[in-house]
Amino acid sequence: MKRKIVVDSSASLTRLPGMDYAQVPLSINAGDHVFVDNESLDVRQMLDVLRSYKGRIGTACPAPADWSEAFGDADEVFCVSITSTLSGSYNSAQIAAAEYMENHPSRRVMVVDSLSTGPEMTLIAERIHQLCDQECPFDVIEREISAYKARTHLLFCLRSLHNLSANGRVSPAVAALIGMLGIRLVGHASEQGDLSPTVKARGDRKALAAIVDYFVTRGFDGGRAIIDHCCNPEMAEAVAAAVSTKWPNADIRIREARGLCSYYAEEGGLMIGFEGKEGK
Ligand code: X90
Repeated sequence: MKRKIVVDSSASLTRLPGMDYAQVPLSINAGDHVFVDNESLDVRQMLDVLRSYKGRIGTACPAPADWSEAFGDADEVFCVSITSTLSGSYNSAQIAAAEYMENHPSRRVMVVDSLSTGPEMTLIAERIHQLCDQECPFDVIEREISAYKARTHLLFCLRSLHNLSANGRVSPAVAALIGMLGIRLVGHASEQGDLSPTVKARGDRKALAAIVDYFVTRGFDGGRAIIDHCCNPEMAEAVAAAVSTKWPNADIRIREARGLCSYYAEEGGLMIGFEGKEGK
């Protein structure tokens, strides 16, 4: 029996070794420039082009056909999408899944709405991988993942909400929270899958303290954490150091955000996924 994990590119997960795996790209569009968020995208070069681009910049989610194509001929497919409140990716995946199962009645597709994005989606995909390695049946994986995603969290620390507000993904009132240089907005993905601002911090040191506080309130206990950054390895290292000082057993990884997340988190932005307790 063939099993496959398919996620959209907002997970910033280009490869998943040891598993039949594919990512379905979103794209970032600026006039004639179309940046397809796949493994070969040069994120730095994209950011350079976008920085000097004067026109409207938009993003696009995958179409159902992009998801179906990624399913290949797997008997069981496990999809993880970016939160359905901010993107049509989940909807496309669901349409693809329904069609795939109608065309192949013996096959099954599970579509997980992560209610989140980036590193939290990666944690979910990696958990599915583990359960597949343990040869868990499809229904068990479905149950386990719905419990797991209730205890994983996403935290962000942003220097600008310009691109999120220009694309209608946050309200102007939220965007106005960061108007000044040196202000970082620390917040989290809410239970509904929305961006929820928590603290307006003045400077990195205060933002770092707010991040560690959030690990505590969400019940982090030295589990797995993934820190994605957009051109900000220093801050990512500082978070990793603070977390590992407080929880020496924590399993922490630092990654560079891929295209979609880099565009929305913007330069200096951090996105952190971690395992904690249930409740957002
Ligand atoms: O369908 C599309 O065009 C994609 C739209 C995606 C919009 C949101 C991406 C946000 C990425 C920002 C920080 C984390 C926010 C988490 C909220 C759930 C990065």
